[in-house]
Amino acid sequence: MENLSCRAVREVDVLLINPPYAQRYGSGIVPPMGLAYIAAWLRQNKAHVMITDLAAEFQTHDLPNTADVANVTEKVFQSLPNPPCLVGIGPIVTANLRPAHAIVEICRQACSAPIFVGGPLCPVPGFHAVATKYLNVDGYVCGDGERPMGAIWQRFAARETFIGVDGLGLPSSTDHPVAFREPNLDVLPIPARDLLGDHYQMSARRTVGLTKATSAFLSRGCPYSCSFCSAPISSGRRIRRFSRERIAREIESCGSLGYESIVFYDDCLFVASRDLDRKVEDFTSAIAVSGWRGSYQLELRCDAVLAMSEISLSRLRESGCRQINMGIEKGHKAQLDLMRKRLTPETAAAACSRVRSAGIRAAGTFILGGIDEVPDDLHSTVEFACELDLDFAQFNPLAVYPGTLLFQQLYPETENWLSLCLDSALAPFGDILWRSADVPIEEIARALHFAYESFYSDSRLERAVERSPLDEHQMIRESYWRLRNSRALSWTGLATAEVPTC
Ligand code: B12
Ligand code: SF4
Repeated sequence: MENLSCRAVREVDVLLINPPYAQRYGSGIVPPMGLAYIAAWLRQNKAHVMITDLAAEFQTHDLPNTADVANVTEKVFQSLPNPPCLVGIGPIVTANLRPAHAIVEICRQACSAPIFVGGPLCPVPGFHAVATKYLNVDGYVCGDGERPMGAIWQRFAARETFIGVDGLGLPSSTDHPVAFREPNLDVLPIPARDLLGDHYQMSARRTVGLTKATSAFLSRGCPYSCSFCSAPISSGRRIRRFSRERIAREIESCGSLGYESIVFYDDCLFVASRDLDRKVEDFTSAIAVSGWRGSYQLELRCDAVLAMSEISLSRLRESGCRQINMGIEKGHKAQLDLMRKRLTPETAAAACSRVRSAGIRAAGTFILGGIDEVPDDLHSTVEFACELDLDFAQFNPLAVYPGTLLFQQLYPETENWLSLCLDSALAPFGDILWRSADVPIEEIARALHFAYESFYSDSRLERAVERSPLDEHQMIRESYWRLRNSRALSWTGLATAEVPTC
């Protein structure tokens, strides 16, 4: 259990567990920040909290084996100084439903603590049945988990009922709760990064060499409605942000814990809006005030990159921004429109060039497959990616998440989405993967191989190295090697139809 990232503790009131899932080769290990946020809130309420990261323990590209998950969970309980009073499991996503089920079973055998789950899948209509009939938990939290989990802990300590906790769904009520969104994010304490291990390295395209890295979020929510994405269901449709002062405190605390590199994973840290440049200025001045002098990466929509002034882009560069990750998805406007991405290939191409000419690495994500696509479309998406001025690219099959418009389009009237997620042919790694009569899943797996091999060429590597500072050369070479040689292997099971069983 080398990577469990649980710090030795003398007493545990609340045990928080991050369930494992099928990870992509070379995707690194990203800390469960949602649990670190919840832990910090619970500690304010005087609870002794422990975080156990089973995802870090199971770095497998297959669906984690249920028996192994059960064994490791048993060992976790054996290593605890005392049985916990309360167990929290999450973030629950389609990819970790089976492992979460196995973890709950062991928790039930090992202790009598009430078990609650939370995470992106919980607000999706139909989750009540999943929570009560499949996972067999005592409740599920929809939306932000800090305040509800704090209330659950307080009610537990006072031996009160859990009825009426914001965002909480209970087996006794069939009403699907309204997701709880913390209105003022500044009330959230700095996440308990000290409860996480030191081994987190983030993903290959985000690898930052041997520097100590963490992830961070300075906002929650996304106002866009891309048909395939469940982020707005998970974190809300309105963007809520930390104030400049709170951003400075968060970054300062990363500095004091020795983190030299941060990945800001916010869905919409900056959007194309009238006050975009002011927001960038707030952010970069907060970094300056924090005294932290590391480097960072952030996620941005292509239209936000284009809407930004030159001054804003250079502010980002000067404050340590080394890489901007953009969701580009496709090279055809019609396909982008169908996905409601609100993006054109021209905007994507211009955004890549702009990021590069600002001296920042450009990275893009692409989706292979989609409604009305034929095999040639997979290849034209890869060709488009290869033509762009990008340093890194990530290619994924199209996953169909319950609660999204895409899910409704493909499975209208399907309320029992759990059975689809547990169908090992349809969801070989836990996520339901799109395919059609014209584009079988094996074709998509072949296209993924082709994509990584074509994109990560020697000539692109030399260009990326040439325009990067010397101290980043080794990291770029290693990332290219890993992405070209192993990333696509994550999908080998699809190509050979050797889908993992559980
Ligand atoms: C950063 C990120 C990642 C990172 C880090 C994930 C991690 N270890 O936390 C990486 C790159 C590793 C990753 C991997 C994956 N991701 Co991801 N990821 C995100 C992203 C952009 C932000 C998540 C986040 O950290 N938010 C900030 C923190 C503070 O919020 P949070 O984790 O959601 O936690 C809060 C609540 O959910 C809740 N909560 C969470 N856990 C618990 C537990 C309890 C007990 C309680 C009460 C509450 C609770 O309270 C927390 C605090 O408010 C979201 C999009 C989004 N906006 O949600 C997609 C998203 C969650 N990912 C998604 C997917 C599919 C995946 C992968 C399966 C991809 C893959 N095939 O490999 C894996 C699964 C990993 C996992 N176990 O989460 C989907 C999930 C869709 C679904 N319905 O299944 C999302 C919604 C994006 C999308 N494509 O639509 N992801
Ligand atoms: S893909 Fe990005 S912009 Fe689109 S809904 Fe998801 S988070 Fe928002």
